[in-house]
Amino acid sequence: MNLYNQFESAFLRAGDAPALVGVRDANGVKETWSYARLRREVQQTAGALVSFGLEPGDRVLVQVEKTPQAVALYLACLKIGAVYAPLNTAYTAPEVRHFLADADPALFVASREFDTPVRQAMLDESGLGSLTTRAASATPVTETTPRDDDDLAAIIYTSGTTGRSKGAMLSHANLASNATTLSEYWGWCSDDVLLHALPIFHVHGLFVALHCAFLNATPVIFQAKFDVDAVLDELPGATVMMGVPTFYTRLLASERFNAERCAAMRLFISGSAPLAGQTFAAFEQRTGFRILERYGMSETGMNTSNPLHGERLAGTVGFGLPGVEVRIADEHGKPLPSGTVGAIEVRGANVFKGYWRLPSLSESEFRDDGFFITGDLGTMDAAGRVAIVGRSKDLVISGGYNVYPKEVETLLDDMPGVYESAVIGVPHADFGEAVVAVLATDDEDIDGAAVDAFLSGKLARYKQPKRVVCVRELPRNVMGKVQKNVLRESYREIAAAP
Ligand code: MCA
Ligand code: AMP
Repeated sequence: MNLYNQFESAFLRAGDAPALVGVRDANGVKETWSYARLRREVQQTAGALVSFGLEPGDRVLVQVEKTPQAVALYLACLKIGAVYAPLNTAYTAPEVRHFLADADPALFVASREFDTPVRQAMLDESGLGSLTTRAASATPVTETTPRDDDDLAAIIYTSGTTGRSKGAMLSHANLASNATTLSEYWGWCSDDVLLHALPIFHVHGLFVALHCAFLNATPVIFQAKFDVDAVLDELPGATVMMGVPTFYTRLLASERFNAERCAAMRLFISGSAPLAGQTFAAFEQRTGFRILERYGMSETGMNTSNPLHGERLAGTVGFGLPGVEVRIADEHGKPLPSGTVGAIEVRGANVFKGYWRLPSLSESEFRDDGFFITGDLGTMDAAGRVAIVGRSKDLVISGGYNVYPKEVETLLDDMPGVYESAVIGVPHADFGEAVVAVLATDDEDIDGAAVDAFLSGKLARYKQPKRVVCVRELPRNVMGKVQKNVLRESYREIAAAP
């Protein structure tokens, strides 16, 4: 069983039908890749990978822009049984160095745009050159490497509480089960057209969105990034869109966004971060559509979803998906009565195989009966509808990107003049939450600009504080622990205004 086989059957049926629409060719001219072309490009890229000596199980670390070639690379990795490990394009050289050491990849693929010294040095040393050029003249790979259910398809890095990212190991069976479930649950059909403006280095854009389209070989309007006007231009030709809440608040802020533009649409899906009740209501009022909110994680793919047919309720993430068991439990994993707040735990074929090369952490995040402890807190009503009410993990979600305070604090604690730091998330009109750094310092030269300069090149921009507050000392409880809840309350208005 290899996930690519399932896609390829659909690609073969689709033939010359459009696959990736509105992509740019080498001269920047818009073109469409058909499914036949996508399949050919996958075979050529697989040929290039094999020519580099890649074996099944080898990791391919990837930091590339969102292009059709990047999609072909992902599918080619599946095809030859390599393990795809994508990285956010915003990561800086020191962050990339951590992933290189951790993933221990046989191959690192990076866009030319990211011409940082670390990549340049690697390129000089390896002498491998361009993957695209190599693919053009490679002997195509037509056979797909058989894989067992537990064989890895991807490692998705997700930030860790220790301040270092850890790799969630996802098998072919994990990805296949979630893709099939979502395709059925959301009523995917061959007439659908997906408007795709998400990045493809995270589960949302790469697996949730593309897998649904590929299982059904439906056209994907493939946009390099989210741009309100580009989305509005293409909306009349689309039937499904997936996005983080920021997509929907930005659409609502445009006067061009109205019901007429959504005439062909059947489904707007939101996830990765909480969708505000007022966004849900304003969207319905403007367009007549009730956004379908679902809930998932890198470690599990999608766990719950509001229904396709039936009531979609704001502030809830719906029901456990078919084949996914969801429970609300106490600190020992004992299920709690409906309506009680507890830890959200999940079990099912979608749940990952553990963290890459971190066996003890993997074990501690699972209960003895196989349930995975998500780190999210929620309630479940008598009918099984789940609402997320908070997180037990110290995490900020900004515009759908996760920022682990510990990672930022570790760097800020080393800033000259800073005694200690606390990083919190506060409400932000555009990103939902914004990263704010509270610094204990008596150095009057330390301000936002100084922090920006200090973090520049060390940390991806989206993780850097949008606001910096300097204090004499951080508030602590009787146990000596920094009271982040007090800080969140004190500074809750600091980033609210645009
Ligand atoms: C960009 N910037 C951000 C963010 N994005 N700052 C905080 N949070 C962000 N999310 C900063 C940049 O660093 C830059 O800062 C400035 O904003 C402009 O950058 P640009 O790239 O032009 O931003 P944008 O195009 O407006 O991006 C906003 C965005 C994007 C469209 C909301 O962040 C996005 O596509 N988010 C989706 C993330 C996603 O797919 N998440 C799924 C992962 P400066 O100007 O200072 O340099 S979670 C997941 O997969 C799980 C499984 C799930 O449930 O789905
Ligand atoms: P990631 O680590 O990037 O996979 O992010 C997963 C986390 O995003 C989850 O553990 C949740 O905290 C959060 N998340 C995803 N979907 C939703 C949602 N619909 N509402 C609230 N939080 C969400």
